[in-house]
Amino acid sequence: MKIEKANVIVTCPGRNFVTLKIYTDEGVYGLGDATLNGREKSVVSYLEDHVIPCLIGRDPANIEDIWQYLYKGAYWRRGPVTMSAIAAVDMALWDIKGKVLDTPVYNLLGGKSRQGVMVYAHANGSDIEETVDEVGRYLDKGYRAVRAQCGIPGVESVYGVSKNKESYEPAKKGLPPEDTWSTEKYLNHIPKLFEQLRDTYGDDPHFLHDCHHRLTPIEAGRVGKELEPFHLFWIEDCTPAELQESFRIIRQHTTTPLAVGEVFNSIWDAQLLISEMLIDYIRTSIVRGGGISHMKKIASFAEIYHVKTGFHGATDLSPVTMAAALHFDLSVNNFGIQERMPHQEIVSDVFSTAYSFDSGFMYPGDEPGLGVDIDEEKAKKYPYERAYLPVNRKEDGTLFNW
Ligand code: GCO
Ligand code: MG
Repeated sequence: MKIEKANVIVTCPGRNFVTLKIYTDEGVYGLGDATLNGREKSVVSYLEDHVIPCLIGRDPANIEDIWQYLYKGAYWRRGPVTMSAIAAVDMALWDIKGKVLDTPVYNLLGGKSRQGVMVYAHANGSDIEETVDEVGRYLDKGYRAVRAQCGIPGVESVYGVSKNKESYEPAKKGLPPEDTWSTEKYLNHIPKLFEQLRDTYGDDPHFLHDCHHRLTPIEAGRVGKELEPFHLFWIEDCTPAELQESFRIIRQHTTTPLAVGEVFNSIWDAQLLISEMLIDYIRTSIVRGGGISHMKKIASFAEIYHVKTGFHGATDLSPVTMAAALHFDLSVNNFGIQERMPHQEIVSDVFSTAYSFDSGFMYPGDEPGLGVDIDEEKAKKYPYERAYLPVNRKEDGTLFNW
């Protein structure tokens, strides 16, 4: 069997998605997600101009060799653009392998380690009362785990808090919107939210929170310590993680579990974090971390050090990544939790999926391969629209982390 051709589909049903479709000479095709929020076209070019010409004629069965060819063969290693492009190829090849062998991808990854994949929902509100109500709404829908983000008095627009609660979508058409941030106001407010959540819903539900890269290590230590009585499942991205050593300081000050890595793109971004056991959950998703092949290595490495997976699953990860993640989550022993931010209804006009949700768990389905398809004619109805994530400034105007 040989790779005969490949094309990149860019579509915007409510938000932009980049999808790679690889065809074999025997009529089987596979899909991979290459969406990089706010920088989509760079991955399109990487694939069309530099990767696809090298794929033609190769045997799609040799997934590892093709992965190494694209990674080592580029000479320029790592980075979100390169690794998202490699991830797309890798996902498509696992999809093809599953279809050729007539089995779901989780079977190729060692089979089921569990019956279902625990997912967490996103609840948010403009104040504590509204957020507490929103969390209740998700618990009523059967979720066992809910992430809670809440408006901060005196801060106009806060990460994770939407006007339309069902679909928080930070990327905006046009040029990047600007937010204003106050760490002081945030730190004083956020423990009150989780105190109220525990008072209202008791000890059982898992609560999570995303600090979205806003704190210094010592501030992260403070928030982690103040949240300890409310035993969170995790705090996420409490500090930007380029400086992996900085997590030593956070660890010295709190037992609140730490999750990090949605912006990472290879094992080298987390090597110290994992080997020194400075984190509890690795969030790098299949699309960011070079596909299933590289994420297998990250998960196996993490397993040795008691670190579990907790994959990113926001709306900018396409249904193809969601499917690949669910196959992966079902199969690895050190799975922790999977983020679930459901796509807008209109996305199912373009993508069809075999995965399902029931009582707080998701299931990848038993279709051969990844169990996702794309309708290219329908995709054409939704042309690409340039959109950016916000930038963030402190109250005095200093550019800050968003
Ligand atoms: C999350 C993330 C997202 C990101 C988004 C950026 O935990 O789900 O932080 O909300 O901001 O994926 O593209
Ligand atoms: Mg996050």
